[in-house]
Amino acid sequence: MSLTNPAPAVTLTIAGSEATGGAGAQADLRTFQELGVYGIAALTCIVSFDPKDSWNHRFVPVEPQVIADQLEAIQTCYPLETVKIGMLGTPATIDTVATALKSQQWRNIVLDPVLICKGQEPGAALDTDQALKAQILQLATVVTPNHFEAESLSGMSISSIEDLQEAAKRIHQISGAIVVAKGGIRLEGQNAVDVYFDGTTLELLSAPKVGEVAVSGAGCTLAAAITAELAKGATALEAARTAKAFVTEAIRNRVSSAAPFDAVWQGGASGTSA
Ligand code: PXL
Repeated sequence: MSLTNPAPAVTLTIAGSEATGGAGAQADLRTFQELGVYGIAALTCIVSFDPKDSWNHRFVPVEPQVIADQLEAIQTCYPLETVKIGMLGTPATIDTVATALKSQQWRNIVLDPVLICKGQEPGAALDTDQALKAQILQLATVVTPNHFEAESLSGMSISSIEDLQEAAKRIHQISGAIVVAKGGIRLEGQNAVDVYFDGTTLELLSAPKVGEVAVSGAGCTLAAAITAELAKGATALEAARTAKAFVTEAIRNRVSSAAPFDAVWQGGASGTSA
């Protein structure tokens, strides 16, 4: 067989399944495919919305041994350089993932610090947040908190773009990671503004808001797009700019859902109709 194209960059997501496919591993894999990297996934949990109970999240963690098995298979098959981390969900999962991350060198570890999921018991969620901050945050090379997560990680409240910039600086200081802090639709104004900060360069990533209602999968897709671009060799700033444009098109071309949130469509940027 003759090879006609260069081999794609193998890119891993360690994430949960969200059964309707709007968020989580499914959104990550669609993003990877659109951006031309070879996507693989290790599943950490299965989330199924409950239409009979206000669409609350039913959350089932994957056994730690099964997560370890997936990562063993993946890490043995491929020389990986780039990984995205999405929802982990329990302290035991965080232990397992931290061990696998530390077992090799990485060029890029992109952390989407998914802190809480509706349907989880609040006490458990607090433990999970603490474990994520203690065991995963310091391994990340890029971290992509949303408004709520940025408040939690920085310890400050965020109600303006100036606040978001300050929070991004604080999160960089505690993590050493490049920060893409997402204001999205949460801050007032006509534009959805996110802040990129790498310790030196601070840039606002801005695009006109597409409505005022959140769309499922936007955060996963932004972080996955950053991950894919880094895997292909882009700088972090280029990756963040490309990802912002990609997710904006994915939001514009959303797929309508009976759940409270529509879902982003990653084919939006390439003009593939939904
Ligand atoms: O959007 C955060 C998120 C990430 N991963 C999974 C989810 C969700 C939100 O529903 O279910 C698996």
